[in-house]
Amino acid sequence: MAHLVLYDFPPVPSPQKVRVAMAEKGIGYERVIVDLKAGEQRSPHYLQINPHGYVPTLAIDGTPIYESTAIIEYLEEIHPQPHLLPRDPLSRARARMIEESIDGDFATALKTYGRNFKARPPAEPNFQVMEECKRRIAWFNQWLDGLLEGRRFLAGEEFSVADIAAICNVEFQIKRLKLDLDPKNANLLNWYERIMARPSMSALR
Ligand SMILES: N[C@@H](CCC(=O)N[C@@H](CS)C(=O)NCC(=O)O)C(=O)O
Repeated sequence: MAHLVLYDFPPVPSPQKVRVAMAEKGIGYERVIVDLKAGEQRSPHYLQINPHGYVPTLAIDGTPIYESTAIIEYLEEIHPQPHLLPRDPLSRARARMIEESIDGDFATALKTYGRNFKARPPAEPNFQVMEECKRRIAWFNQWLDGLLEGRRFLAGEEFSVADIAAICNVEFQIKRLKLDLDPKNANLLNWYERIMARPSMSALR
């Protein structure tokens, strides 16, 4: 087994995805905290590891791999059990589709809202932008609720990368941005309770 070092920052969704995937698969790793609040992601040392200056990065026997989706696909290949990408091609495509939508527009709306939510003088929050983000976040919550209609998990009957991407971002929405789930999205609320009861969710912290 390769030596794995995860460059991590505990409260943000992208490295959380990798930690949850490793917990599901029972993979051990060394952890290096890159303090985003202190700007450590822009230090010359870290930029040599990840030139984009973000987390996560997984160093595999010293070779850095970034992009949480690529990291999890690597983990799936070296440690296939339990599967986090469904076996059947259609469910697999669905899992990837959902993961990509979440990591794209949903994550962007959360990050933009978060930047304004945390703005402290002399920075000013842009309330118009925050309202637009809130609408976008509410739309994504409703979309997830619809995907869960008649399904136990987002991609179908198996827990997958789609659930991992969703829980990390939904948890960030609730805990960090203080935007609760709307009770009218009952499928999403039930899914949230079920997913949070999984032992691997201790890796969110
Ligand atoms: N597409 C990347 C996104 C990585 C990303 O945006 N990471 C954020 C934390 S969730 C980050 O490191 N931000 C650093 C910064 O904003 O300076 C992935 O999935 O790994």
